[in-house]
Amino acid sequence: MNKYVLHGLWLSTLVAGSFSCKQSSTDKADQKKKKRPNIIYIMTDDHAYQALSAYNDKLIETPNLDRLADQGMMFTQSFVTNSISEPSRATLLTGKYSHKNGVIDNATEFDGSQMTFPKLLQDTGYHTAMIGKWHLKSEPTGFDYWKVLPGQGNYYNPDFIEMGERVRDTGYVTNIITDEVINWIDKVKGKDEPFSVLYHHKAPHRTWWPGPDHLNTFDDKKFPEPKTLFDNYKNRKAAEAALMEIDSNMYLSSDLKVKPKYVKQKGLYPDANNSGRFSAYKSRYNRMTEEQQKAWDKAYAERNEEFNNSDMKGKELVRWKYQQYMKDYLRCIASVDDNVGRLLDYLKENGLKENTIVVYTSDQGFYLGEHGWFDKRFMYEQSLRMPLIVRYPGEVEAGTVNDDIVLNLDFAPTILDYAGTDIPDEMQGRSLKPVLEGQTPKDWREAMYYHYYEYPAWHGVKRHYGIRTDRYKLIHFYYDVDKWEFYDLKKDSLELHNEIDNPEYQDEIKRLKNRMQELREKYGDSDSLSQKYIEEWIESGHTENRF
Ligand code: SGN
Ligand code: CA
Repeated sequence: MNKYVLHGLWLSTLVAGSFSCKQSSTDKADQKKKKRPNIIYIMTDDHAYQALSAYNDKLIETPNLDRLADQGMMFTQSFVTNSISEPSRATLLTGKYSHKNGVIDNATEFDGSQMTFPKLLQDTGYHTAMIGKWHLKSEPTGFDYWKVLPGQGNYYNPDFIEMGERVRDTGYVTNIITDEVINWIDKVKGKDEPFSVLYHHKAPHRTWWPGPDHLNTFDDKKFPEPKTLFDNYKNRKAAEAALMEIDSNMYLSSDLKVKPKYVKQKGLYPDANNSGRFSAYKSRYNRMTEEQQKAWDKAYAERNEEFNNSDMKGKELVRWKYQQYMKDYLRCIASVDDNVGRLLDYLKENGLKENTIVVYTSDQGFYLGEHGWFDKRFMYEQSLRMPLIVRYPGEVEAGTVNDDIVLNLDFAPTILDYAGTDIPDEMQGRSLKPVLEGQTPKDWREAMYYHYYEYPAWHGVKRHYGIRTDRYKLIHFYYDVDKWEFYDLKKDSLELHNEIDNPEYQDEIKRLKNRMQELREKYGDSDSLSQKYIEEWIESGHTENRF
């Protein structure tokens, strides 16, 4: 009996008492014959699908990510169930909605004693690792090796927690995380059992600090403005109340790297009202080595002088801020693309390309000026949708595009399915394996359920839940409002026209409300749970919005 079979038996005995399992869609006998695949799950922090050229090449070319798409399957309707970091990460690990895994917002600590897919992989002999942004507060469990950023981490010379020990590495975070992933794979690649690594970038998270290789990339580029850069939020009260506008909530100093001295002189809002932002910028800058600082200063010097000599206001200033925001955000993506390329080359050179599944996605979507915004959280398209590309040579047809509704809830069951491990019943997602094989089951979901909780908090996005089908979206904002929104995405892809009161749509709205109620029941969500979370949030002192 080989080690894998032994592990499998041991696992099924172990799990029998604690949770029951769905039959994985893979034929077990075939699995034993075939070597189990290695799994590399790459997740960036806030990578918008608008900034990946396989999806859209108006902003940036990402040749290495495009290479993955050319060799694998790219999803056009991949959605997050709660568009914010910690909840997304907890859902990845558990295959469950936030209200089931306990992490409903960025303030909650993940209970690492619960069932996760890395633990189940580890139990069947996989070598497992977690490298990069973790963000779940408790120590990672289910990994043979882990090296994670504390909290959000830093771009330059970041601290890490490596197996419980705090260390500081010199260099740029995207390069370091990739080095660590390659080093770890190099150690385990020759062993009998396959490996699985979560390769989680910090980039391109706010405050968008470019790496040394891309400080001047896009210097001369002018980016097209989104059509909704100057949205007036008509009939959308929650959108109007949000604090994530490039205009009034993006800082010239800490976000856009204008010298604090220049910003102070001009007394511009919001910087003028928040000196904490100047010190935040300073403390990031002070982490850099002298050499890094020199390169940094040089890269922004000319632009900063121009800004200082200008007298921009109103829309002109918004337009300028948007351009600077895009430059820095996309410079961060350029480093991610380079580094993913480095990893793909490594796999190829080491004979690992064929038997390794590579997944590329983000923890949620992001606004690149749409609705005048940065950040995420809303159930509107740009933050709901994530890039998702999966490559598995010989198993997933190269260069394919899939339009099925898939969720971050599905990642854990998919990975277990490919590993030939039973999928616990308590997981609420569904394996994407048949979808990846080009055979979407007839009863595949036609609608997805969403629920966002973190309010009052950063960016003032009100609590809401909703449902999205191929064509329609219905959202209910609650707590200090009671507002419904309805969009016909076919006619209104920009989501500018809330049609909730339009008589023509009342039948469809009713149908969606019923369907949503069914989904809430299926997943075990309810108004009383929402109420409980509100009480806990307010009791723990979260009563103010910030940006
Ligand atoms: C930080 C950011 C916010 C962001 C949250 C959550 N501010 O607090 O803009 O919404 O993280 O992001 S910053 O100026 O300190 O960067 S998440 O991706 O981790 O959920
Ligand atoms: Ca994020």
